[in-house]
Amino acid sequence: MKSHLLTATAIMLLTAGLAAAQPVETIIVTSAADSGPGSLRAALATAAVSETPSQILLAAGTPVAIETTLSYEGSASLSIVGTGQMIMTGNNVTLIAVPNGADLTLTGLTLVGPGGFDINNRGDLDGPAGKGLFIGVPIDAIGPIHLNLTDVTVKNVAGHGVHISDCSLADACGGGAGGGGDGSPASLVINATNLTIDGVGYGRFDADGLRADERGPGSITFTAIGSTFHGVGADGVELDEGDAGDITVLVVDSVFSANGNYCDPSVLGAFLPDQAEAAFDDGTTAADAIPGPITDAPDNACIEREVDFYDSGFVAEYAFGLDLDDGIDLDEAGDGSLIATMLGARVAGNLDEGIDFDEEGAGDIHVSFVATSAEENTDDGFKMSEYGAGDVTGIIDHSGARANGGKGMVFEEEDAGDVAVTITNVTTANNDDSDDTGVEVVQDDDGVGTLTVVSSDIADGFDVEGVTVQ
Ligand SMILES: [Ca+2]
Ligand SMILES: [Ca+2]
Ligand SMILES: [Ca+2]
Ligand SMILES: [Ca+2]
Repeated sequence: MKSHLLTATAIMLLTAGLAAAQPVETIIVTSAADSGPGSLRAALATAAVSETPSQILLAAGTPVAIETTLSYEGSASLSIVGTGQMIMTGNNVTLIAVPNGADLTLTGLTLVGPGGFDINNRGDLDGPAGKGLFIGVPIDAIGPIHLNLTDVTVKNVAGHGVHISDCSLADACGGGAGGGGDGSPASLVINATNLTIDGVGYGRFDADGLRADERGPGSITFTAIGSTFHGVGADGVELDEGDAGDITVLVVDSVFSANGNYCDPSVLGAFLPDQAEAAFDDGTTAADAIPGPITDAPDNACIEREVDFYDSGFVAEYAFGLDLDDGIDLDEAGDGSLIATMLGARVAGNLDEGIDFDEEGAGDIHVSFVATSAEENTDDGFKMSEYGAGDVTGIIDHSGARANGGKGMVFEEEDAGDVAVTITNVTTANNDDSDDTGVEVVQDDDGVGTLTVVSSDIADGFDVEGVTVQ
């Protein structure tokens, strides 16, 4: 065994040595012009024909103002290094696109779109909504695909702030349980340090601050340190992992605030039926006797309409609602688990859940929250939902949930599997109507549920089902 280990170590060292020795082409940007000699656009074209990794350095100077997308068509890894320069556009276009799945590192850059978008001033009617940064992963990529963002800010674009897509349907990929499309065998590895995403995603429905779509084999690994996701039209962060593979997340000292208001209730409320929900006795109400789908709103995609029928075909109940979004939304489906650790995160004032984690199919949810608060979110503060075979384990320490419109902390486990949640030094208060709304733990179907409570103040009470509290 020992000799095998030594051999593996030797191979790793050899591989690392080879990688370090690989030549890197360095290109200096000396012009702030949109194009031409010395421009960033010219540098990207030079890098694209290089078979080795390229590093583009922006010399200090004026902002780069562009009319059209800066596209890197190469597949070798690329690094763009600035010292805080702006790359800006007055047009509704994607600022930087990497369509061939190259590894990308951005350092010290601020990407700024035109701004001024909202549901009455959409950015997706005459063409696609421009993004800050887009990476497309080809269907034959093997990966992993690396995206590293350090000291980067993205503001005021109509679409996603940062979008990495390993999904054949691109912008029609969808999210969560309703997502579709195929993907490559590649995994996605995203590292954000001092990333700020602010005021993006107000030009179209479901445009997130940072969005990853992962299909086919492969996992999503996401790390955010000292980063802020604020004032985004849809989710601050949305990671959709649709097939085999895991979501693994580490968030440290980061903020998710005031996200999810593209489908603005103050605008769309007027388009909902006077009676937004109703229930009926069997035999009384035909399908055509209730309000139909809304077709005249500024964006009809915002309006959800659900109808339940009796076996007889008569309507049992209907409900209309607006599709508002979360601080951080993780959706894992198919084989694989959702593993997340958040340390020192603040999740506040988001228009749906603060933290919304869903896991389906085979696999578990394992979460740890330390020194993390969820406050004044419209729905639940922390929400973990697990379906199919697999367990839920949660450890929450020195954390709190206050004044959320839904429950403070929710752990739901369905089908085969157990739930085990331990809370220590946790405070909850004023969530929902304060009637057993602080901490909810539900264990449905087969399995064992335990909730361990130590040194905690749950002023608004517990709601447990199939769970032993100790
Ligand atoms: Ca994949
Ligand atoms: Ca999966
Ligand atoms: Ca799963
Ligand atoms: Ca389960």
